[in-house]
Amino acid sequence: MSSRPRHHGPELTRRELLRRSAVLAAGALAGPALAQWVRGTRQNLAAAQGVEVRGLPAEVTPTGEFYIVSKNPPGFDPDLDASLWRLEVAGRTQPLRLSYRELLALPSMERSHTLECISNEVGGNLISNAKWRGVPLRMILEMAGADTTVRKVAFRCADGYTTAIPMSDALHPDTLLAYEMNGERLPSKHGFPARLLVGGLYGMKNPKWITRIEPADHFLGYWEQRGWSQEAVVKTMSKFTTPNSGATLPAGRPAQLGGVAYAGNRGIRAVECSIDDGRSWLPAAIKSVPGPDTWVLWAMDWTPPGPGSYLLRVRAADGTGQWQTADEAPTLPDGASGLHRVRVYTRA
Ligand SMILES: Nc1nc2c(c(=O)[nH]1)N[C@H]1C(S)=C(S)[C@@H](COP(=O)(O)O)O[C@H]1N2
Ligand SMILES: [Mo]
Repeated sequence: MSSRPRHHGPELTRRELLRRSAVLAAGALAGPALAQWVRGTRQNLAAAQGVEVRGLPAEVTPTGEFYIVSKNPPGFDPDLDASLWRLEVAGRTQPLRLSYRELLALPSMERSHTLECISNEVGGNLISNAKWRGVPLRMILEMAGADTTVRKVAFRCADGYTTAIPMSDALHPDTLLAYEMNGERLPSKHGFPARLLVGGLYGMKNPKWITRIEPADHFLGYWEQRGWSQEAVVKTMSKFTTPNSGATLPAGRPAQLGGVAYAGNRGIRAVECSIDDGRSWLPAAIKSVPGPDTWVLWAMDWTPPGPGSYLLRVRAADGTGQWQTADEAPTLPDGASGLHRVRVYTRA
């Protein structure tokens, strides 16, 4: 084993993830209804007109295909009993203790929210999107009379996992203590009874199986102690889900390029592809999304001009207009960067 801090669980978990993504790739990848595509241009006319784009993932990832990452060895994730579980929230005078029933009785909201693991490689599959229902964390902190003048809010979980987020993120109205995923009870693997969803921060800042919440000025969580980023702000990413690397396309006939792009809570403003090693860029169509915390699907029509081999690149601009960097960085400590590339071949 290397001395480098490892972010994921052991190999078995990775193999399971690979299996899952293989299932995803082999399954029917017909795109969803494309009524809301924006930015029609000559390059993406078919997509903009609502022509089905094959090879795009479902905008809302089916729960069984949502990526799973935990620090725990296989078989050691918590499997909690809701009737015994209590959520403790540190207050100024005494802690608030909420049962599962009490949590479910509070006013709730449903939001679409993408999660990406900080150890997701460029082009990797550790990113998924779901609809979550839960209680704004802010409401729970207020109910507890928590001290919101300190810098952070820390979370302790049933598996010993810990992490902390800035107080400003904790008080953001979209930050949820979620107990439902895609309209169903939060699955055990995704943090039952309750997990956090915070906009703009990598998966490691979205603790599962939460048992205690406490304001803190200084706090170093489980991965933060092991060399990973303390801020863990999502870097702008984009990737192809079609074509696959190594695919052969017929020359002179329109092909469809497509995939996803995500920039945490900054949202995505534009996506472009290059077929000439980054010398020029063509705009892709992007599908409008319910909110900035959601990935976008993008698509583009491209007719390979002649037989040969092409290295396709994709890049995205976030909601501030900033293009993602082509500079390559490894996942440790701040998350990977660089542009996703796929090599395709054309035949006459
Ligand atoms: N309690 C607990 N929460 C956790 C983790 C963990 O190991 N234990 N892993 C984190 C990491 S690194 C990621 S990427 C996300 C993954 O969430 P998911 O499995 O629901 O996709 O959970 C986060 N929350
Ligand atoms: Mo992660």
